[in-house]
Amino acid sequence: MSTSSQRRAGRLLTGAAVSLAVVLPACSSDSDSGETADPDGSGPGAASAGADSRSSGARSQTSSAPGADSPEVVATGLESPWSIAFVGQTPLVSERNSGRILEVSAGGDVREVGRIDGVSASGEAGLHGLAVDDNRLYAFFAAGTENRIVRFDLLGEAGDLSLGEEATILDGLPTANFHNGGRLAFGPDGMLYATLGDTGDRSSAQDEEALSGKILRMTPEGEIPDDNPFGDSLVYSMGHRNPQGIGWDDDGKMYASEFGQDTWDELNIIEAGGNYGWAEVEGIAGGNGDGTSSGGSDGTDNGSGDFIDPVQQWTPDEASPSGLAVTDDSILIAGLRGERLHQVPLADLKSSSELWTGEHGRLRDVVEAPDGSLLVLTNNTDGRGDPGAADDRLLRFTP
Ligand SMILES: [Ca+2]
Repeated sequence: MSTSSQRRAGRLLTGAAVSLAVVLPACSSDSDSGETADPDGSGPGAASAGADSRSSGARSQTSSAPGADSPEVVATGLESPWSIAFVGQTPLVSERNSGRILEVSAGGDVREVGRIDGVSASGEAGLHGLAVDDNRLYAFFAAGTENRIVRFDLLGEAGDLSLGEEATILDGLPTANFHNGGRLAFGPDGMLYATLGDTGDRSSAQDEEALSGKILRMTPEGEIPDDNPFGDSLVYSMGHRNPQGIGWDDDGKMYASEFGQDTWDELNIIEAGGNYGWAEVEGIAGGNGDGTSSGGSDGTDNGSGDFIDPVQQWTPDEASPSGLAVTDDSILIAGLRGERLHQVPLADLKSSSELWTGEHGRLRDVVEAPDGSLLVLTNNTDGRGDPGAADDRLLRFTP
């Protein structure tokens, strides 16, 4: 079993600066927007899994992938893909509606590792986040009237992987046709984090007793850690609408992306026990109602009393953020309706640049590979996009 320090989600290895793509005008049509504003600002897809990328010890490797301007198309023909997680050097991909877990070979061949029984695909609900730890695969999915987190042993070798017996880690989580959150990732503390949206129950996000509208923290067995901030509770942070991206920097600071409703999507620094405002406030409240923060430069004190403001916000047509990856120098966030990657430098969390705007359609997840390249899932086949013949695709580039 690896030590906790070896577990880390979504890290990037290279220090190369991501080249800035020309920012194109955003598509003016809302017809393909999908997960954004109500009622669905919650589409699936968020944080990067890839929990074992750090333990691969591959940070010194150099990616052979092309630059962002001409990403490699690694795989095509994926159906409503949602999450990427690495087992060794091999990316696994979840499909929201089919419940399939796929492995993608270095040559781009896509092979079914297994299909999770009992996945209920309805609206935005279905199979969502994946995480890998110690050759065990964790998956978050809707099953009937609940969301559930399960674990499988990963059997065999790359090219012949299969799923062992399913073990339920956590069940009974609320579900809905939208706002399910659903991202899974292991933190640098070795704990499993899961995002759960408000599942349409807005007031639950401010209810400490409810698990919806929260980021949850659990042991790899699904138990409550002794040091969780609300005592005998899985709740790690509260006041979330539909967070779908989580990741950590090298200092252990945690970040999360979150769909807003009509006004502001958010990038938050997540602190244990923090309250992020939904459904009382959306975006930067600042206590002044003028969008300014009166707090510290780290964005963790907003002067509005009880709520922590986001460090940065975007309109839903610019973003609708899902998966998130943290490299050694920046945060990359996959945008659905925004059809772009936002890149936020760790040195200046209030700024951002954009990649790919409108070039590849909706984007569901971004994960750092063990070699330092970035893998990105498009999301054009779930009924909200405008799929091309090759969609959906797994793309790869060197930042
Ligand atoms: Ca908020």
